[in-house]
Amino acid sequence: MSTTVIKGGTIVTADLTYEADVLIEGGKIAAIGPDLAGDTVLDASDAFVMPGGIDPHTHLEMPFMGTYSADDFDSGTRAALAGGTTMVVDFALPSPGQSLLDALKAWDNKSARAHCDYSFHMAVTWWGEQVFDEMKAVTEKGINTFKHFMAYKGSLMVNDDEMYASFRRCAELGAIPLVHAENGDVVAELSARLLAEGNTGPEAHAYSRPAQVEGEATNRAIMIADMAGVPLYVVHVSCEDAHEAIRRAKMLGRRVWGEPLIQHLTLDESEYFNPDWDHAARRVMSPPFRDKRNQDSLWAGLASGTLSCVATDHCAFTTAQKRFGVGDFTKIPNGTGGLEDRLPMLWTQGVETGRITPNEFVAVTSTNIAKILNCYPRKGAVLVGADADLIVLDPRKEKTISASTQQSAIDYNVFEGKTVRGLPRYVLSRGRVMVDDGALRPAEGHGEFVARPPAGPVSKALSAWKELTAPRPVERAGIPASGV
Ligand code: DUC
Ligand code: ZN
Ligand code: ZN
Ligand code: ZN
Repeated sequence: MSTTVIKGGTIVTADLTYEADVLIEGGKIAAIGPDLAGDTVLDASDAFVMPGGIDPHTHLEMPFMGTYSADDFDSGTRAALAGGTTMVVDFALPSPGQSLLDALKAWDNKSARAHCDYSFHMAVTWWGEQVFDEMKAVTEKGINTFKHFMAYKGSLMVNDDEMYASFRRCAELGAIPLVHAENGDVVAELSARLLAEGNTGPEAHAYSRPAQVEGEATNRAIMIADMAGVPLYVVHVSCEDAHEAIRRAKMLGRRVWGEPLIQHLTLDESEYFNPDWDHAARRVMSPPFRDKRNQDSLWAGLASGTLSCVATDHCAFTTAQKRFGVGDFTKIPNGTGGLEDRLPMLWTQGVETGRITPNEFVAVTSTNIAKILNCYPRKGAVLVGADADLIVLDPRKEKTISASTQQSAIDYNVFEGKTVRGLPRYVLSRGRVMVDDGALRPAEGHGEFVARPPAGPVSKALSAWKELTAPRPVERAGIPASGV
């Protein structure tokens, strides 16, 4: 079997920095050490060798707000690889009333085009006995995470009773609930009032979703998860009100994780006040971009470890799609792209500024995600036996982000004009070179599904009182009872 060696680089993992070569055979890391030899040699001198990025939050070819997100598993995973991301976790989204297994089949079909490895979360968009039953079948297919929308009233939103029931089911299955935490009732009220008062432009989108709706919903989801006896993963944490709730829960010993997006870390609310309607509408997403105080809170959370992962929520729409909302901001499809830009933007604005260390960069873009989602150390690790999903990141290589050179199918980029460093010299997906000396070498269909079995039952106490009273968790083969 032919071998590849990554030579002369500095390996950076979530906890170590050291010089060594990496030998790859059969898609896996076969050896790490000095002076290794292989059939193909990739030069990593003056560069960092890291586990490939994992994006835990994407929406590829998703039916949403009367249209489909514009990047599919072809353009979306090309964008991922071009930016150093070697695995995406996309949301299978049943329409209300639809079978979860049917939705999963649909996502399985779409993902056949993937250029990199992928996994799925399952969304719980309605509740009933069928959903309860199918959740078990979904976990048996290697999906251990269930997403709940607390916003999008009238379409995707679930109410508290439904969410509590679903969280209980997750607890039973050893699965982890995810929440989009915004108070959907208040958002609906504010949106209707803004429209009635004649505020139809994209800036009204931001006014309709203030930080309080996110803080309230995050607190509520954390309390409901605690009552259900289950951990909780909060997607797209954009503000201090939500971060504060997560921080407090962690201090109380609850297993709660928060995921800020690269967009919220680096772009602020002033984007919505740009006089160019297209400029503002292209940046409409939920939650909306915030002010500097909230951005500082997110950066502090990454440094202190109270926030765990950086994602994109990649959900890209063309300008033509955004224009569905001319005259009514509630009809602007919500979502922005970022798959190709997450790593270089975080490197440039996080590591180069000293806000986070290179090791923290690896933790929040890869290793923490693999651990929480239960695919570590197959993914997220530079260890013998792990998948050879690796990047050789060149800290000096520089570019200016431009829609004219991106892989994404849309006609703009929310980071347009930003200069970034920390670009990939090489990207490997299970040993195959996908980015070769900076040039993308796509391979449609190369991507494989990554199964992520339940890690529990994580019935381990989430609060001190329960710690004393909860039944002892059952040990499963090879998995310590403490789970993740
Ligand atoms: N927010 C977005 O902006 N787009 C997709 C779904 C979501 O929650
Ligand atoms: Zn293609
Ligand atoms: Zn969301
Ligand atoms: Zn999302």
